[in-house]
Amino acid sequence: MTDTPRTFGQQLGRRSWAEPWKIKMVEPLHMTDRAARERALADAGYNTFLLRSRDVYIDLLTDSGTNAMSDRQWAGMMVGDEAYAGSENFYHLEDAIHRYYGYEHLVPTHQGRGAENLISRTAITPGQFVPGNMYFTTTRLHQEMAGGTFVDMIVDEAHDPQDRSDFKGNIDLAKLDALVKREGAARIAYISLGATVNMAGGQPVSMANVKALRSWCDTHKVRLFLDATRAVENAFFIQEREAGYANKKVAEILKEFCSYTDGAWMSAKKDSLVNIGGWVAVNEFALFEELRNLVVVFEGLHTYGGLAGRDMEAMAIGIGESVQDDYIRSRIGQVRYLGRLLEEWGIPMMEPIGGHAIFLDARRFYPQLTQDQFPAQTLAAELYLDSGIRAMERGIVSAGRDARTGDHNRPKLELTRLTIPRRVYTQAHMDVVAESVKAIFDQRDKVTGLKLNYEPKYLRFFQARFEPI
Ligand code: PLI
Repeated sequence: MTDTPRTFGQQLGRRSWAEPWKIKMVEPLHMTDRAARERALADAGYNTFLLRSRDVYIDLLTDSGTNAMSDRQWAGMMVGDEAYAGSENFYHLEDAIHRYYGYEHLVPTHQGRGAENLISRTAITPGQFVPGNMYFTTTRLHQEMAGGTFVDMIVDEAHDPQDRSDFKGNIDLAKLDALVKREGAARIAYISLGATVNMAGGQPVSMANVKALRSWCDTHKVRLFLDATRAVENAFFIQEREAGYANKKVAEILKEFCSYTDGAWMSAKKDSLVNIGGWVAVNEFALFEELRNLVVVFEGLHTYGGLAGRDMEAMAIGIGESVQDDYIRSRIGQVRYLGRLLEEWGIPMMEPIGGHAIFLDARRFYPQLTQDQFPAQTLAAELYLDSGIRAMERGIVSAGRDARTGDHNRPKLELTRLTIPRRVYTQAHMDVVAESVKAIFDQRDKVTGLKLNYEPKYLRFFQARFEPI
């Protein structure tokens, strides 16, 4: 390995990716012994989603809503205007989204899937296709529930964990052309563009790709909507990798990226450094009117969308913090620090290292297991047993079943995600995580996999139960 964490820092013109903040308040962690973890995991049906957090040591289940807020955000919580209608904090949020993302009209929602519900119901006519760059669990489900069919148009490299291309989140325009030729542009509801692409390992979309999509959409009169959940992280990769962007600020890059799209939905629980919140924002007034009307059915009045005033204030402040170059550099720097330790030990993972997580490649980790023995779920279980570290399956369980045939969807990627919450853990915690992954890698031959013994109808990965084979 030539590129150590230190040289990465030096490439950025400084000694390290060190965080641009210090710690003011701490929360104790829970240490457990192996016998207690064995009991807890059996009680949880070998599904890390069903563990109690008190039984977890380092929690890398998700980066969603697990962020640490700043002192400024906590101060913002104290000026929550809890009026039912017209809360002042709504207008602060509207200003922040207009300023940093550029969209005209905002509808707040309680979290990302609330926004997905609204955009899917307003922008999909039953029977239409929704092409996108790899599915996301809740996104695809809302598109299907609105009568749409998601079709994956991501570049082929995205499905290969060992391909080191810079922008593995891009949409393949030739695949879009083929879809239009086969079905006609009128059967396309909109393009569903995620940046970065969660299920592909947090891989980014290039500015060139979103520009090309804009002109493709103009030609075919199709809308382009962005899943902006991790678009700030995406902007960092453009700054680092794409010609012409090295000297632009992440905030500028984010706004340019969004300018090529017609609107976005957002889970603010990720990039925006809050514990709850989301939104949908669009430029077209007629569509906004529909969204603004529908939000009162599912979320709450259009000036709070299921959120407290204080949550909107924390989000407005968090958006401003999330686009600071120093912050985002340290955020991705920490993810890479962990990834590079694992790379040095030859641990198989999704390459290149993405934005929000390290995705271990469970197929290469446990070559003795078939996909039906749930290698990524097994890996998450083994990691928890070893050290109390909680990870998440992102493979066959997350992919669910084909809505028509009822068979398992079988994704090429069978990954276990070590997701890094923002501003929460230290470099020493990353060392502990790496050591535990190494320990289970050294024991990998003994592992025999899991079988499914309970499966709920929707988003099965959250509540499914397993037992060891
Ligand atoms: O969890 P929500 O409802 O706030 O957001 C749904 C959602 C939408 N898009 C993307 C790209 C996501 O990653 C996402 C939620 N992700 C979760 C919970 C995660 O653990 O990755």
